[in-house]
Amino acid sequence: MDLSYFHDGLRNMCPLASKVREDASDSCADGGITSGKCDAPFHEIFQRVCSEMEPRGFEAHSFLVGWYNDIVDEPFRLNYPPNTPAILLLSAPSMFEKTFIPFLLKQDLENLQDPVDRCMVELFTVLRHDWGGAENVNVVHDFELHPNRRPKLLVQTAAHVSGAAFLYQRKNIPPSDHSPKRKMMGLCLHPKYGGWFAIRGCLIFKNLNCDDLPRKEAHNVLVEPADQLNAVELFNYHWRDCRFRDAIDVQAKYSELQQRYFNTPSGQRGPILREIIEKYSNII
Ligand code: B12
Repeated sequence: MDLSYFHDGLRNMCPLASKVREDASDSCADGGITSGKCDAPFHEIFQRVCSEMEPRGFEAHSFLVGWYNDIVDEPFRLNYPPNTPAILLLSAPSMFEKTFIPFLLKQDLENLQDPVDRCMVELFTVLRHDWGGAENVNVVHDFELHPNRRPKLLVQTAAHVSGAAFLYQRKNIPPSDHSPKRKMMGLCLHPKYGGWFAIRGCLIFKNLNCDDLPRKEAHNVLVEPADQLNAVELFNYHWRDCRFRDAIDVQAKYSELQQRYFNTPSGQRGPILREIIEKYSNII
């Protein structure tokens, strides 16, 4: 796998990664880190991940596994101690131009299935490698399912508990007369991007331990229950027209090219992929 595109920019994180490795091997010898305070490396790792990923069109948000496990039903719980820290990554609208297109330019289109997912896998692989590899960091992507088809991570709940984006769920919106009875999927809205973003997955630092990770509340961008219900209904019944994404005034949205890409069924994206490569191969 050619990781050079991502790795060039991320390589300077390595000194800290070796610090994490030292701490992790200490903890193995001791039978696990049990200090009550947050391990210093996690704060530093988080700051580094934020500053490395922001120019690539991502946001990083930290959370503890316990915050997530406290609210999901038992089958969805993550199998780590509650004070295990994790970093959730979401892609902002600019990810497409800043990370995906440069990735695409290095690929052999003939053999490329699910290009955006592949791009995320490579990026997360580099991040994991730079922070001590699979011994220290577990990666969970939004699209990963257990053999019984259950998602490995409910990324919307993770976004909510990390403070990245508020999750509006039918069950938490006060009932109104016109509420439909049908079950609806919840919708996360981001304070800057509304619905113009995607939650890509998380890195779980399984050998670190944090009791005092600062907790950031998700920003409730739609205060009125009627507005919340309207946004959730738009997401469930009219998601193709993208109105749910504009449930609030947004600072940025997907480019015309990105919208065209995602609105094209995945099996028919060949021509648009070739168009992107033609357009950008002389620019980047
Ligand atoms: C399965 C899935 C689908 C299925 C939906 C099947 C169904 N109707 O349920 C299909 C393939 C149809 C689908 C389609 C789409 N999806 Co979809 N999908 C998912 C996926 C993989 C899992 C969702 C899921 O099964 N959840 C399981 C249920 C049980 O979870 P839940 O209802 O949230 O319940 C939990 C919470 O309530 C929590 N909880 C309990 N109490 C409390 C209290 C609080 C305060 C909180 C916060 C939580 C909480 O515990 C519960 C579990 O125990 C997620 C990615 C992921 N890994 O999470 C994306 C995701 C939900 N999809 C997303 C999108 C955008 C779409 C599409 C628009 C994509 C597209 N362009 O094609 C379409 C259209 C959606 C629609 N309206 O129909 C986005 C939503 C982004 C957002 N802003 O919220 C996600 C998050 C993907 C992503 N990476 O960003 N999707």
